[in-house]
Amino acid sequence: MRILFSIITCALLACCAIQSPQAGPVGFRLSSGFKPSQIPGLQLWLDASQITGLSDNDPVAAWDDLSGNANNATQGTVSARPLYKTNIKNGKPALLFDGVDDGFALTTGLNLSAYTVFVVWAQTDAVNGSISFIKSGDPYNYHYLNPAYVAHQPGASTTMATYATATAAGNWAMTEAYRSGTTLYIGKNGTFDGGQASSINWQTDAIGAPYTGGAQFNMVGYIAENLIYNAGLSAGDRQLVEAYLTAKYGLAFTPASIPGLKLWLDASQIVGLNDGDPVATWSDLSGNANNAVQATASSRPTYQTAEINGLPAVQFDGVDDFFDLTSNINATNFTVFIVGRKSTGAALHFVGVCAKGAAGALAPLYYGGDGNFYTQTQTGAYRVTGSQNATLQSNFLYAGYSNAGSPQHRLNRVLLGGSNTSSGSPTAFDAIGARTIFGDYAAQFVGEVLVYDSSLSAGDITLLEDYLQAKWATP
Ligand SMILES: [Ca+2]
Ligand SMILES: [Ca+2]
Repeated sequence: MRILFSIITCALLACCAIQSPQAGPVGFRLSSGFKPSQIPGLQLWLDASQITGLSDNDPVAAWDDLSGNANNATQGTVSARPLYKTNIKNGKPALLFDGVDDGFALTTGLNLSAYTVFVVWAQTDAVNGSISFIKSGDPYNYHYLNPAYVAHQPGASTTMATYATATAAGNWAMTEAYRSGTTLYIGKNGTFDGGQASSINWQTDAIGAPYTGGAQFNMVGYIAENLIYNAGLSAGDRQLVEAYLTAKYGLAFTPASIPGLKLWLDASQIVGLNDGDPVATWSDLSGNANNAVQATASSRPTYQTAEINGLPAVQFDGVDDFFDLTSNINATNFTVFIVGRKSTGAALHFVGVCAKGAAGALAPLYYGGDGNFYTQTQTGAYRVTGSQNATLQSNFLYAGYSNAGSPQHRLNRVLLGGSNTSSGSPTAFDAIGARTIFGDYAAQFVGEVLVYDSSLSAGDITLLEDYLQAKWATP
């Protein structure tokens, strides 16, 4: 018995010691002292934080491979050497590629039929393509990562495979790719797309710069770390590497990590107000300064502390409260997220982001007096999905997206069913919380609002639902 107890005690102690969690984003827990080389198959490991002997702005002649394969990245031409930059991300250095001619050749080219790739990087160019890995000397065989998409072009532009896992310029991200069987998966910050058939090897013999004469594809921005394995890693192994990179570089996800953010209202970021204070301005965090404002004192929603998961929310009184947006959001294509709750005992309506005074261009979120849940469009059609009244009276997470003119709704992460009678899309949003032309003033709480100017990919919607659900503890 004593022996058994000791064994169990040792096992528990060992378990605790191994797991020893470090601080990190939701979903990432890192064993203490983990190194990427602990996972078999590491072919290339470039880590700017392990470069020694250089000072800020020094050109980098060699970026040594830490994988054990001595597959160093080198550049003999001084003007084509990326610059070593100190204190760039989370206190760590990174290499800055100028987008003109900077890049490295690998000592030994890689040609991997199975692979997993991780890159921690930030682009500084929002328009032109930037490349992390390419096969030099061949303009049509490369791996292409830019603000709009990640692609693998295996031989001609017509066969380029693209993946909507974009990262806005200037934002840091961990981009990932792996092939399992004949399916290539592209991901970002731990979330992957649905995969796409690919029989193409991961070929690379250069970092940051393409074939001769292909300067338009040059990397414009920073690379901090790059790992390539010769196998499609298991989910568990990927998570270990993701946790290592996320903690090392402080890669916290925010809604601004996804391009096209037009409006971001977050009640938990309102400052200077006390419980019950009227809100004259709800500041937009998207960078567009599209603040939600109300000039009429009696129509101002109020700031309420500890309303949703202990965080503040903005309360609309159901009588005359609403916000105007400083600028209309013209959004034939859109994705909208709202965290909110109907007030207890309130009448039927919840009104999210809407066109307050236009009969023909209405909200992506509206709980109708007919007991249905719909998006009304400029054509007057709508998508009926059945009653959600009970769900809306508890804290909820809504996502709606234009979906090429056939709007879709998700409530608490579930795609709503029902008969779809909709077509077309709203044309513009100019208010939050009321359709004044119909006298629809909703009695409700709103915690957070996000609006994007495209119909986001399933992967990006998952990232944002993860973020909002973790923050507001919605179902
Ligand atoms: Ca240069
Ligand atoms: Ca009022």
